[in-house]
Amino acid sequence: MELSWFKKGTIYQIYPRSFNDTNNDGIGDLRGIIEKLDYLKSLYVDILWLSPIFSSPNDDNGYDISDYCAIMPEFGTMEDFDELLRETHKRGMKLVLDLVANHCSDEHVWFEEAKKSKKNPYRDYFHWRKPAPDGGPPNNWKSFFGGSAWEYDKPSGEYYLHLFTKKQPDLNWENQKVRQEIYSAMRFWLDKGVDGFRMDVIPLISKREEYPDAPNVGFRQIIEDVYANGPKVHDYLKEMNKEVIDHYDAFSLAEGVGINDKNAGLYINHDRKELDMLYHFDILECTIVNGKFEEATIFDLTNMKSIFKKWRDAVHEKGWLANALGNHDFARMISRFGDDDKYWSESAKMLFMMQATQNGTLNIYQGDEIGMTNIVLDSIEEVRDVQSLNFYNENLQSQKYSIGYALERINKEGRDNARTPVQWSDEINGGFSTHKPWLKINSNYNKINVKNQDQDKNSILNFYRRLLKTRKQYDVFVYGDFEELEFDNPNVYIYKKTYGDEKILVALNFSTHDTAFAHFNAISEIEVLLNNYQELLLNDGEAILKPYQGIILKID
Ligand code: TEU
Ligand code: CA
Repeated sequence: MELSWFKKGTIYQIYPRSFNDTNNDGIGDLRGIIEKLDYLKSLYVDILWLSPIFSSPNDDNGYDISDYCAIMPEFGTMEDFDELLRETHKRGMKLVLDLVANHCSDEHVWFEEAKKSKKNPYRDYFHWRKPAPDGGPPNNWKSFFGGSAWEYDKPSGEYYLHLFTKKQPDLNWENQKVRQEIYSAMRFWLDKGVDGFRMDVIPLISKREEYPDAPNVGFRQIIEDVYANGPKVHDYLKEMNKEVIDHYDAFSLAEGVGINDKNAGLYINHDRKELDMLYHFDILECTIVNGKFEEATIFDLTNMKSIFKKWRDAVHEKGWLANALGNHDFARMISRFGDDDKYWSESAKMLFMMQATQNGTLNIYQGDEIGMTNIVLDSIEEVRDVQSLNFYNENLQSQKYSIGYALERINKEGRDNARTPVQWSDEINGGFSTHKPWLKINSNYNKINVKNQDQDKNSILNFYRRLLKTRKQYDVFVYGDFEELEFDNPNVYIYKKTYGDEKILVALNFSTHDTAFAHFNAISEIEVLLNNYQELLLNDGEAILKPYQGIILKID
């Protein structure tokens, strides 16, 4: 297996809008990131990934780009960006930007031109189709965010495709001018010295041009079979490498929407020269049924173990994964997989022990290092996320669910949960801003904030630091081979990892009661590398783990 800086490195994802506001307009900004670089360095993270910072009307908070080579004025200026890049590099960290290449904004000049007439040279930058015989959309495709994926353009009498909101028209990658536009935007940033890209919904760029109707199956299956993995996606990715990425010391992290363990190798096997790594959706969606808001399931540890295993087997030796338990698209990881109440601190630390000992590049999302939790939004007026708003409005029309239930689902799984402002201190608005933030801050900022935790040596924050520092000293955390114990036990997750001479044993109690396990007999010498409790009860080759206790032991 090839070792490389981005494999052992830890990625920290920043959602700039919610990170830190320095000019007090209620919106995070680039200077806010610069201000916190020493903090980020103190976490022992290596790579900063910024969610989109480009010009955008913010229908989807920057994932609708109107100019790929300009900074969103709310976030600052190009000078601010240059300084951010310089200061990041000065501290020995890398900076990765978010490339949204599947679609742009309807306010991008390309689309404004394209709309002018069927003969406009930009018309073919997008996917236009004639109406169906009944005048309706060309096929039954649904947008990720509800409603038809087609929007009618009255003046030309044609529909355009938008897999996300109607303000996010899909770009036509068949057109090689489109590809060149994207490549030249990539070069613009790489020439400045950025270290790579996280690639938004990259498996969607190649369309099935015959536009088949989607079968009557769950939405996730439709994504896999109809929207993603199109006939030319691998040609495009190879071309992108050859024309752009290969010329730089840059890496690519793909959002693996629609990629499964069977076809993942086509994207990430090293010898194919397409993508360096991807994060898949199986873990991220393991409490969600088809499109997140509709139905609920509960967290099931055995299911999570088998997902980890399935993917480990799938990429073994040949490819590489990024490993995330949360990001800006999902509710907070502690609220989903841990206990954000009674065992808040213990479960936050334990979940991180699990995450940091899985193979793959560790990917942390802002705020998780202090155990930020889901928020309760009291009414629809407080909701900001377009996906949640569309769900709510569609439901108003169809009256499928009660208003109360719709809001309950939004609070449970909605994306705003992860987007509330970072809680820096117990000052007004959590020290994020002196102005009312664009999205409500979680009222628990008095208790959960960076300042408190920085001073408390037993805090979640300082545990993250200890763990990340330790992880840097051992390759086994990142590259080790797995041996699972008690796989079918729904309460504990126990595994040994081996890499050369290095061996660790990880034991995690996911239950709220004491749990004994007995795997010490064969272990001659034990050194406790990490423990989220002060004590460890060991007797006669048996350990008793407290609720949400986790231990990482170095063994012989
Ligand atoms: O997300 C793609 C994606 O699949 C999400 O829409 C996901 O399904 C959903 O948020 C959770 O179920 C990417 C970005 O990460 C997201 O923020 C954007 O809204 C989306 O693409 C469009 O660019
Ligand atoms: Ca600001």
